[in-house]
Amino acid sequence: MAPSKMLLPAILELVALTQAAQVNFALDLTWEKGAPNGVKRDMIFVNDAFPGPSLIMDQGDVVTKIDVTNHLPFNTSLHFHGIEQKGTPWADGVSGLSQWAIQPGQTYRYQWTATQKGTYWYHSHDKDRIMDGLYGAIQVLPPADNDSPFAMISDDPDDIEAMKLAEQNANLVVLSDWDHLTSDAYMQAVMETGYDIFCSDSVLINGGGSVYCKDPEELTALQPPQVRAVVTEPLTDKGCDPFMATLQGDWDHHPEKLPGGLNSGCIPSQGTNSTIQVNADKKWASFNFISAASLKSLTVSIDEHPMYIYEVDGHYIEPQLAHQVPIYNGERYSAMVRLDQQPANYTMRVAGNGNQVISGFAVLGYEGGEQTTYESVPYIDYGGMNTTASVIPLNTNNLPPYPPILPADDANDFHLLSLGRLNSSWKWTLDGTTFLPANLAAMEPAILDPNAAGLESALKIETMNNTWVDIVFQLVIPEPTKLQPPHPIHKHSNKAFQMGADRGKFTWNSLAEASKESPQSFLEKPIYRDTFVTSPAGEAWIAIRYHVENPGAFLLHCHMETHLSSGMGLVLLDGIDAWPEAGPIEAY
Ligand SMILES: *[C@@H]1O[C@H](CO)[C@@H](O)[C@H](O)[C@H]1NC(C)=O
Ligand SMILES: *[C@@H]1O[C@H](CO)[C@@H](O)[C@H](O)[C@H]1NC(C)=O
Ligand SMILES: *[C@@H]1O[C@H](CO)[C@@H](O)[C@H](O)[C@H]1NC(C)=O
Ligand SMILES: *[C@@H]1O[C@H](CO)[C@@H](O)[C@H](O)[C@H]1NC(C)=O
Ligand SMILES: *[C@@H]1O[C@H](CO)[C@@H](O)[C@H](O)[C@H]1NC(C)=O
Ligand SMILES: *[C@@H]1O[C@H](CO)[C@@H](O)[C@H](O)[C@H]1NC(C)=O
Ligand SMILES: [Cu+2]
Repeated sequence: MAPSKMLLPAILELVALTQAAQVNFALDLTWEKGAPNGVKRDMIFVNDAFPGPSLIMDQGDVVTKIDVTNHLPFNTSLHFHGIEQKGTPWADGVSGLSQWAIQPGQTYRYQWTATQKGTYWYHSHDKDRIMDGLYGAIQVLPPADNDSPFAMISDDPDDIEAMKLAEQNANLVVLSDWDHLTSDAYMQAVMETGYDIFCSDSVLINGGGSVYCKDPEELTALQPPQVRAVVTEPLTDKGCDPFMATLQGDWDHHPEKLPGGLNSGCIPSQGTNSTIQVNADKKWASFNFISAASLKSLTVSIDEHPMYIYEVDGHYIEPQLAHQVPIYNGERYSAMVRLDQQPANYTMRVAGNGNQVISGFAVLGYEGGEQTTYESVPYIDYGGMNTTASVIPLNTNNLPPYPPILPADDANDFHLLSLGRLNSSWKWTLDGTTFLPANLAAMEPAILDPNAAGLESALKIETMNNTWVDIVFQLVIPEPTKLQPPHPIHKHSNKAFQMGADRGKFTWNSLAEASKESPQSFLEKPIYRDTFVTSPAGEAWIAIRYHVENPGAFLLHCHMETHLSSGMGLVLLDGIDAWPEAGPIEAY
């Protein structure tokens, strides 16, 4: 017998009271027509929403279940991006590593603990389904007595109180790129043409956007100067790079197989601009930006509203004032913003950052200012460039964790990886010779057997528990390609320290040796995060160090969807000496 409607709220309240530290969610995935930017296509909805519903919980909460039911016409999985999965490596959501893929009609139960506060997100980790819309925000709220860095923004106790409240009621802002093609059709175009394509139709903010078409000449002029130095031919009418040998190399290409409208052939359409409503009485608001972009590097700004960036990839930093913030695939930046402008509407701008001249918009609306007609003054233009010399960009080399934390002085292991193309313009590898197996998602999950046959050919790093591991990502730039696009390398499970970076070749045998001979390449305060972006400017390297503390099979990979599916990833067999008993990894 079902409980009466009157009783239900009382029962729910009781559950909430007695099990305050437990949360659960049910996510239903469906494949339906949608038109986020005004153009209809097949796409994924989560509980009928796009982006999916935000999962909000308190630090320390036990997620007793996230039941994911797959009503899609293909396999899928759900990864909780940035969640460290301490002690629950089988809940990391990577088909072929931590679980079998969830087949159509099946439900999979994820169970984990929200050990760290901060902003995270969830997305599919089976093929390129982010491009079909499978993503949503996660926020883990800190406890009230949390040591937050807000006193470094203002020493007024009222401000600090207001900022704490703003943090608890943060606006989760999901940024993404969007294409009219499904992920399957997009990848097919990449494979058939042989080009590394990264052109999008729209930039979406919380799922809203439009297709804007502009004169190619105007778009070309809006390119950042350092990009124009390399992309010497005019951009397409979508603001995308033309296919040039200096960018794509001289492999086999079949431009005749390019679907119309993919890299050029802009047709305008109108969707909506999302609105984020704020109340000036609250004095401060937090905007927690999440890049769910599949292909695009982005830059975000809010007209006339400076941002104090206080959290990076979920972790507090010493706050830094900025008017524009670059955000790469998978990254999160949280911004504390003072609400001291006249009540009106202000434009939030999210522009392509170097790999396409494109923008998306949303409205920051002050309550009570709805009727005020006002054209807010931008910090950045349609191409993401600063509009005046006084616009401050975020310095992404200076993001000291708050409170200070440092890695070990030395590491047990050292791995030097060579990143580059292999055998075609669109195939990428982390070590110059090996691809992540294309059928990874259909293989026996590595967590069941780290010696599984399918993994033999995969690029792997095996580590012992409770050791420190150094990894250097070296960009290799053979002629004629003079550069690589930036690769946002994402590490699953626990975060790592970004130790240093520089142009040129890493010629040393360890970070210790390198920092002795080239101290200027290393950060005094290493950055603690889960995404590490390689330089877009030719031969260069970037070095990270992490502590192995969570035995399991995890991915380390480029978060550009097309690069990941072309093979740009490796398997971390972490703590192989302390491998866990298999957890509940069968779908039902
Ligand atoms: C779907 O997942 C199952 C395992 O759950 C796997 O056996 C099958 O090969 C996958 N299908 C595809 C098309 O990858
Ligand atoms: C969204 O905002 C931009 C910038 O203010 C504006 O040009 C565009 O017309 C708006 N679109 C809609 C659908 O309101
Ligand atoms: C301000 O934005 C809100 C929400 O997007 C909209 O309803 C309202 O018409 C806008 N006001 C003006 C004057 O444009
Ligand atoms: C953007 O900032 C740079 C560096 O501060 C400055 O040189 C340039 O003039 C600025 N652009 C504009 C349009 O003011
Ligand atoms: C790349 O091409 C070479 C030459 O055709 C071939 O020997 C090699 O196996 C290919 N590498 C991969 C990983 O497919
Ligand atoms: C792995 O190492 C971490 C850090 O020292 C430790 O906390 C954890 O208990 C170890 N795990 C196992 C299974 O031994
Ligand atoms: Cu990449």
